[in-house]
Amino acid sequence: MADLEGMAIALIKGKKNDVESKVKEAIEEGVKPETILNDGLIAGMSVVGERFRRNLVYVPEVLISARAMKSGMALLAPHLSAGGVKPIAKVVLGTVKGDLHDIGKNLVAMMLQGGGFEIIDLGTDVPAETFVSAVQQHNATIVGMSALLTTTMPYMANVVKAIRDSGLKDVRTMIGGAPVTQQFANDIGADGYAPDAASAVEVATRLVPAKA
Ligand code: B1M
Repeated sequence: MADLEGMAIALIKGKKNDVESKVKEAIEEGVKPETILNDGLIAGMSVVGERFRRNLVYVPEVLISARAMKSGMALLAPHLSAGGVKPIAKVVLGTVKGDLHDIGKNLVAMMLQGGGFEIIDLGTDVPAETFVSAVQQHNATIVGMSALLTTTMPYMANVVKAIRDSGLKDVRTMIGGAPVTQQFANDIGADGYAPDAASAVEVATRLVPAKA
């Protein structure tokens, strides 16, 4: 019988092979893809995110769980799209121009993916015009930016401005990274700020406009 609780536990422990076999088993048994996603993978990743926020686990453990989640998601993805499960929203994500730090950004990507978002990851050293064209190309709802340097965080203001100047009125911006603060987000007119990967999911969820 499909073991979704075991899948979540395997993910929390970062046991990639166990997650993969449990996802395969559940798919073969005909468990709904969204049930596997919500009650297995996302349930496990939520625990990891919460433990990370409370400093009960650290970056290496999160990355190992994130890798397990990614493998499980890779097996599930074709079934999710075949079953018509829509992502909550598309997020264009990148580390801003001049900045090569991507460990935090990758964690945010994994947590958002685990939270039901589709991620268009632009990588690092991303100029404002690349954010803008990616939003237009993918019809994204949220632009997420990361910066780890005090010298690169001001560039986030350029991206916010470029998004506004392009007439993308319904697009929301959110920012994060070690030197970034809520005050800074307010100053540059970003719509959201998250101090860590777990709260990034909460912030992104809040930024998605409610459906009429
Ligand atoms: Co760099 N580096 N680094 N570095 N590096 C820092 C950031 C630094 C604080 C180290 C120090 O001096 N103590 C310092 C910045 C000082 C400053 O600006 N005030 C620094 C420096 C100076 C530099 C170089 C300039 C060094 C040099 O070459 N002289 C250089 C710059 C290169 C460049 O970017 N152009 C550089 C290079 C590097 C490496 C390449 C060696 C490597 C990066 C490897 C990589 O990312 N692939 C590196 C690393 C690893 C670090 C430290 C040690 C660790 C950063 C990290 O990954 N943290 C860092 C010192 C430190 O922080 N202790 C340092 C773990 C990660 C999980 O946290 O990224 O904060 P973080 O992400 C968190 C949150 O911030 C948040 O969620 C994440 C998970 O909770 N978050 C978001 C992040 N993005 C978000 C986006 C969101 C929401 C939340 O919404 C979209």
